Amino acid sequence: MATKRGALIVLEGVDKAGKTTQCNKLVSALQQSGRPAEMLRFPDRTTTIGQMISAYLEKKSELEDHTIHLLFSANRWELVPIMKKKLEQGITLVVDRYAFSGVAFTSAKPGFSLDWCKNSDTGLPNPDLVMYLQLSPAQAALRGQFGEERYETSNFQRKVQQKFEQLIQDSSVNWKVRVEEHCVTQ
Ligand code: NYM
Repeated sequence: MATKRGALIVLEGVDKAGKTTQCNKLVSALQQSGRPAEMLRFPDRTTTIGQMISAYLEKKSELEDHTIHLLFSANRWELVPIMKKKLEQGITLVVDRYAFSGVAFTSAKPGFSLDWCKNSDTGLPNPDLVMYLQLSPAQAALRGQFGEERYETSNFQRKVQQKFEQLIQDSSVNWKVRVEEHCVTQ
């Protein structure tokens, strides 16, 4: 009998929304129920492209805004063969951020349309479920280490949140919204 394909589950939200904590819990719960599951995260900072992204986020390098957007996208594409292989092997992938973060963060910058931002990710494997962890920027600012990396200002996070709120209107994506008071603090 053919192996049942694994599910592609994505967690999205503004910085400090608790995505990593929830991804880890979900992977453990799936594994305990006997379903093979693994976690992935984007950006994957271990690859050559990921290292360029990491240096940019840590403010150790400067990159033009379109360029960094395309690098984030390329970082997803370079993982696609591995993702497809694992899904075909029946492994469920729980992914901490995906193309939705790419669109929300870049389109929060001046001069970027949602459509332009979506283009470079067109054709990526479609998630079966996208959980959006909702957290107000004010709450996010109270959580640990806010402000160390690029984009971690309340002002920018507010803009990102508005973009996510536009993205969750897309009914072709299986969005599930989880509100702040139910989130586990990181
Ligand atoms: N980010 C993440 C983007 O701007 N575009 C993307 O495509 C992705 C996947 O990088 N501020 C931003 C969101 C976060 C940062 O942080 C990655 P973390 O803590 O590694 O999830």
